[in-house]
Amino acid sequence: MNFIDELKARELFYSSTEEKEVVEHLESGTRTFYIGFDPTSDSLHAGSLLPILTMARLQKKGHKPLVLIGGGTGMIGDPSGKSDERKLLDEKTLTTNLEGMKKQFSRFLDFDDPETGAEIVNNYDWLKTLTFIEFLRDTGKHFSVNQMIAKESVKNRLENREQGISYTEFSYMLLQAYDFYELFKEKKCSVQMGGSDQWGNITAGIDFIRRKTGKKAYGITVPLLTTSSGKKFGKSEVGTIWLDSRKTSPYQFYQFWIRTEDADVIRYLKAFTFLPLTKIAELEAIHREKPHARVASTQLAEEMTRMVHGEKGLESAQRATRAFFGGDLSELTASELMDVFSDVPSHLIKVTQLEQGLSLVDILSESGFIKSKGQARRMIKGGGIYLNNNRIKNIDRKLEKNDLIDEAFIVLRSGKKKYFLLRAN
Ligand code: 629
Repeated sequence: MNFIDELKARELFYSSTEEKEVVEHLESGTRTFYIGFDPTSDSLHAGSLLPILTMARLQKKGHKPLVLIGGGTGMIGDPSGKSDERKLLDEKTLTTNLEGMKKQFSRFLDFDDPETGAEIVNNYDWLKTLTFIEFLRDTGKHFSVNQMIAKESVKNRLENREQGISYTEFSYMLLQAYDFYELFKEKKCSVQMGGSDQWGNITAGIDFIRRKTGKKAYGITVPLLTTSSGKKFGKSEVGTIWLDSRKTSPYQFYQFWIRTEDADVIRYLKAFTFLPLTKIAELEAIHREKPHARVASTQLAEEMTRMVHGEKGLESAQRATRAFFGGDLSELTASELMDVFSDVPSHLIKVTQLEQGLSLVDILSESGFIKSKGQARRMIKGGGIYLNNNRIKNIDRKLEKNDLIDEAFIVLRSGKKKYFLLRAN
C-alpha cells in the first residue's frame, strides 16, 4: 500500500497536492518531509498526536522526518483555524515550551537511523536574522495580497469584522512559506504535512519554492479530529489531555481513551494506533456485537497509554483503574491513589488518632460520610461498608496505623462506588 492509500484506509487523508505526483515522489526515493509545531504550550497534547503519528507512519515507509519547532513563528501566532487574534508569548515562555516539547518527540519517531533518523529544527535560527527590508524585497514581492486574502485563515477573519486580523498575523503565512523554502534549500525537504487548517500555509510555501527555484514541492494534510458528539477532541472534564505525565497522569490519560464514545472508537483505533487494519476489523466485529464489553476502547486505551507512557505507565493506569472498580488498593502508591480519588470528598485525621485506635463507626459519622453512628452501624451490619475495598462486618472495628495506604490514606466506601478518603497527617 502506498502512503496515501494507507492514510485513506485509516481515514487520515484530507487533501494533497496532485495525488499521483505525491505518490510517485514518495515511491521513487527517500524523501525528507516536515511538520511544524509552534511552542504555544510546554507539552504536546492528545490533539498533536495525530500529526506526529502521521510522521511516524511516513518514516516507517523509509522517509526522513524533520520536526520543526516554531521558535520564530510562535512569536507571531498563526491565524489558521483561530477566530481571535492571539496574545504574544514572551521569549522565556517560548523557550520553556520549546524544551518541554522537544523531549516528547523521541517517543514517536526514530532519531537514530543514519539515513531516515528524525531531526529537530527551530525556525528561529533562520528567521531571527532576516531584516525587514530584505524580507519585503526577497519574499514579500512573491506574494499577492489578493491571493493571501482569499486564503481561509485570513478570509474568515476579514469577514468577521469585530475580530479582524493584525498585520502581524496576516504576515504569518509568509514566514511558514519561507521555512519550507529554507528547508527545501538546506535540507532537500520536499514535502510538508499538517492538519487541514494548514493547507493555506503549506500551499503558500509550495508556490514560493516554485517561484524561487522553479522546482516542485508537495503537501499533504490530515483531517482535524472531531468527536461524533461534536465536542473538541482531546479535552475531558479535567481539561486538555497532555502527553506530559506531570500534567496528565497515565491513569487520566488511559481513562480519556477508555471513555471514547462508541461511534468514535474504531476510527480512533485506525488513526492513532499501529495495529494492522485486519486486527482492527476483528475488534470492530466484537465492538458491534457487544459494545458494553468495551473491548475496542480498552485496546485503544492500552495501545495509546503504552505508546505515550511506556509499559510502566500502562501498568500504573491499569492498577489505578482496577482499584477504582473495587480492586486491591494496597498495591497503589499515595500519588496513584490521589489521582484515582482526586474528586472524592475527604477528611483529615491525625496519625496519633490511629495509634490510639479510631473507631470505624465514629469516624464514619464524624467525617460526615455517613449521617449518624446508628446509620453507620446498620450499614456495617448489612455488609455495605468497605475499608480499603475490603468489606467490614465488625461494628467494633478500630482503624489503625497499618490500615494506611502508603502511610497516607484510608479509603472508605459505601455500596458499590461511593468513595470517601481519610487523609492522615
Ligand atoms: C512553521 C510553523 C512552519 C510550519 C508549521 C508551523 C506551525 C503551524 C501551526 N500548527 C499548529 C500548532 O502549532 O500553527 N503554523 O499548534 C498545529 N500543528 C499540527 C497540525 C495542526 C496544526 O502543530 O498541523 O493542524 C493540528 O492538528 O493546527 O514552517
